[in-house]
Amino acid sequence: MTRKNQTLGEFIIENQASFKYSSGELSRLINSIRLAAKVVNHEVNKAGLVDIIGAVGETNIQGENQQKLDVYANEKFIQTLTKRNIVCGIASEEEDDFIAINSQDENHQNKYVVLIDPLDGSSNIDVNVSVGTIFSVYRRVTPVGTPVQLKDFLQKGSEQVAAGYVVYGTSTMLVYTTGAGVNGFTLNPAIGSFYLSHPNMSFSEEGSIYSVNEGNYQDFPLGIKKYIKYCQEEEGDRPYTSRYIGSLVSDFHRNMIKGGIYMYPKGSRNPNGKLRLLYECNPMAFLAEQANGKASDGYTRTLDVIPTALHQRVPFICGSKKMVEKVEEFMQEFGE
Ligand code: AHM
Ligand code: MG
Repeated sequence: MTRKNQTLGEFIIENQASFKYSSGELSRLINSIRLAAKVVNHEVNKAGLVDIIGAVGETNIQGENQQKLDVYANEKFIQTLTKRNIVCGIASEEEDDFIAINSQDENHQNKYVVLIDPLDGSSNIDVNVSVGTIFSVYRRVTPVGTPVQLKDFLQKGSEQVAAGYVVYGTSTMLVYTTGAGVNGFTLNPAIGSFYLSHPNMSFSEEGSIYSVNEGNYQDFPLGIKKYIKYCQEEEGDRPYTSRYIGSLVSDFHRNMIKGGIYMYPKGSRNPNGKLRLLYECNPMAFLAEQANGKASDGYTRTLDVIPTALHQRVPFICGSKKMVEKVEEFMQEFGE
């Protein structure tokens, strides 16, 4: 049951029974993410006030500069999920390897693993542009009570039991799915509670916004170039317009509300695309499908891709169904 103005806490309790494997464990997990999101939100909002911005000089496994808030968000999410004894394993975009929790304790019965991008789009922080947290939840495939293994994390996206994001924007929202539609909750910062503000979120079948870094145009596969030209040159009442923030969560969020498509194709600079299958593409693909949208690499459904490495990248095309299908037609016809 969804009722506008419900708090996220009430929503989680009321909807727990409708989750088919409900034991309260997933509810506790979502609650922990809600808590960590509030802590990170507090810090993100202070970013302009305190000297927290700037690279700490470390690079993450992808060779990119980490910024202080990335490190902070990573720590907060990992601490919250670890110390509260909620999950059996975590993989983070900011960590080289996965983290096994209480792996020596055979009484440890937790069955979920979380994959997280603690602060996506962090190159936007120091210019006051929205950033986000993306998370993805799977049931482990190895026996409960034993240490988690890589295969618990390398599951197809279609096996996700929950996924969502937090967007730290003009207002802060937590948007998530447990496989029964997508609901969005807005934080009231005065009270510190998330309220259901966007029940049953959905992409329109057709959209009008295309979001892509056109600075990489020369690099794109021919099918993508042709699609962009199609959006630009469509005769008559041309519906398309371009919007690109360069912050996946914000671009996705806007497109889901207004109707549109997000694309990060491959190119010679990014031979497999830039985005990570496990931390970015799969959770967004699960949300998209739950919201009547679609996600693929231009040929294959994102949720069907079999992962081979924790930090694997894939091309990502995601949004309103008819727009994604159009890109797939162009890829079929013109290919690379
Ligand atoms: P990040 O995980 O290092 O923050 O990179 C992911 C971000 C996405 O949020 C965004 O859509 C994309 O990178 C933008 O990339 P580009 O600057 O190449 O357009
Ligand atoms: Mg990221």
